[in-house]
Amino acid sequence: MEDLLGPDLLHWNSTFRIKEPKTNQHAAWYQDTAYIKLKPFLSICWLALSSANSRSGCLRVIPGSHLGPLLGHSEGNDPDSILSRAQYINETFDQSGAIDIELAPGETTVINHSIIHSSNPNQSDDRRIGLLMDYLPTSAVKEGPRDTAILVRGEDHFGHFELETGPVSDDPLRNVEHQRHSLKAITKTMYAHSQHKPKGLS
Ligand SMILES: O=C(O)CCC(=O)C(=O)O
Repeated sequence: MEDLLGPDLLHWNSTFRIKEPKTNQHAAWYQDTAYIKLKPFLSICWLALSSANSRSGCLRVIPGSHLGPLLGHSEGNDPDSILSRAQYINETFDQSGAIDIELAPGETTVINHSIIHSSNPNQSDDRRIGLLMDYLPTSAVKEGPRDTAILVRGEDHFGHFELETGPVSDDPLRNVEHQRHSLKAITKTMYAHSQHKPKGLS
């Protein structure tokens, strides 16, 4: 990530993206920039923890689409969507150049958060497990409520994000409570103006 983004790096968010075998769980075409207003850009690292291929519903992208415009998006109600808002692009665009990013367990891909991407249902016999990790340079600026992030490399001379600490206690319950503050901050961004409610947070 340092080769791509420079020496001063923040890690903003991590999410497991799991699709059970032989289900319709999927992600419709969308761009993260529709909901995450962050400049210059966010680098999303998708690490395969199981085989991610065409059959198991790997990540699909339209190469070069991060250089094009931000397209119109709508929120949906599809229970099979693995996305927080069941969002999808609501206008016509050229899908002919779409490619599957096939990864063996342990391999990773890095995408720009403006790229148009999606993933199809998992038709294999095994779970498809990916870990999404969002990285940004400390100079990055995010619109909206102030958020938290962990400094994973270098120094932060900007203070655009509230810096998270590591675990604060030997007591796991205290650490969970401590992390709740960061989770609440990020869900304000993820669910801003959404009809959907974050799951598992009280
Ligand atoms: O993991 C997937 O299949 C797609 C996930 C995704 O596009 C996202 O969370 O932004």
